[in-house]
Amino acid sequence: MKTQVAIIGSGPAGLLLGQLLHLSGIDAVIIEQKNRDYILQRIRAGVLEQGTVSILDRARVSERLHREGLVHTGFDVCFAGQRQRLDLEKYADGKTVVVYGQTEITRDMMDAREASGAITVYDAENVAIHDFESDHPRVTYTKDGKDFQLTCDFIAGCDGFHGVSRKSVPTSAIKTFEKIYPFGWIGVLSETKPVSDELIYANHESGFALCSMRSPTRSRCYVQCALTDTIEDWPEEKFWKALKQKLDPETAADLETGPAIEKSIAPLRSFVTEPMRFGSLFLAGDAAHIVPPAGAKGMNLAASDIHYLSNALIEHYTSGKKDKVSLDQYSHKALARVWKTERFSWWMTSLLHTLPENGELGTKLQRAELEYVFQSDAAQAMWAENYVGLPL
Ligand code: FAS
Ligand code: PHB
Repeated sequence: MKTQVAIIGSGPAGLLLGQLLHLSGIDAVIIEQKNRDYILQRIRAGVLEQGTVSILDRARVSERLHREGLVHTGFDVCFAGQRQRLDLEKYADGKTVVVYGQTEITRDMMDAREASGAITVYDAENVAIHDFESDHPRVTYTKDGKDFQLTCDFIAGCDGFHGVSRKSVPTSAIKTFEKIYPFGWIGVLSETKPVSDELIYANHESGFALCSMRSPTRSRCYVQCALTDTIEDWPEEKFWKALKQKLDPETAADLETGPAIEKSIAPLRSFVTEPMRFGSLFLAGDAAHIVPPAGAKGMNLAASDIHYLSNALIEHYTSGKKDKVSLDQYSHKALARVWKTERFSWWMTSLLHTLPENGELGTKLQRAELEYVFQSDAAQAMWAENYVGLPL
């Protein structure tokens, strides 16, 4: 089989790239190791930056998002028994965020891709990439026991942190940067009314918590947990009790609890790959970087990578000159935004989580910073402009 762009991975990055290329008449085949149902049962991100919404608009996959997404003009922070609101609209020049689950965006993009007739190979095994240092890269895979080869002009590695793309690059050609945080998040999805119309982040000496949502009747909440914990260590009763402990008394009293319809533990890490391009291979999304989820940036960063990569590929194929200038600039452009977003995600994680190694002094410094933030327009503007998303 032959295509112009071989995309590895059918998550948000791969699907968005496939859709943007399709709209420009560029052929792309997605090779995915799982199947549609497996991908759609994964519960992940929930908050979209305004820039991500504009990219989804450009990809013509945002109709349901505008109908069902929840526009948020701010969020609350609980600390020291109080609850303060950060007004995004005021401090980020009128910008807002939209709460609309990654699962739903993935569903919308899968539906659009099926309607377009573009090819996605699901349940692909033994996916391997070859000759990406040449102008004739290729992908091999097994499907239903038969071996296949896909020849292409370019390969987009959109296969996430554990994918094959980044791992196929010789260690001499790649540099990685990593911080693994000494805690994780236990997340619970429940058919319970969200305790607030907007998100509530909580800093408490017993740990971090977050009250988010997926709809006016479906909550998505998180509590900081030990890296060694398993979901068996967290029956719902223990989860809701730990969450209430971290909220101000009034909010805790209002919290509606209920059974989990999904429960999962996510480790937290900061991770960056440099560069993000190797000959005909381009890495995008979690394949190239991971952010701790406190800043709600993971999927948004995948979208901005695809914004840059799709523009460069479209320019290459439509410029007539087979121009490669933009392709040559992809890694530099994407990494400039990746590093700023990594910094913000690290900052929010460090500010809101309990870090045992920092002791009581660390807790006091966190509290002092939170009190300073809510007394400072400049500090709130910094938080707001990063949270709504830096310019693309
Ligand atoms: P993805 O990992 O979503 O997609 C990669 C795709 O490639 C997958 O479908 C995978 O099956 C496929 N693949 C992997 N290896 C392959 C191979 N060898 N061959 C073929 N296909 C292969 N972000 C937030 O903003 N907020 C959150 O709360 C949040 N929570 C998260 C919780 C968890 C457990 C995880 C893992 C991530 C979370 N994230 C969160 C980040 C997440 O949303 C990612 O940023 C987002 O999924 C990135 O999208 P992709 O880059 O497309 O990678
Ligand atoms: C979510 O709704 O899953 C979510 C929201 C904000 C975050 C992280 C996760 O910072």
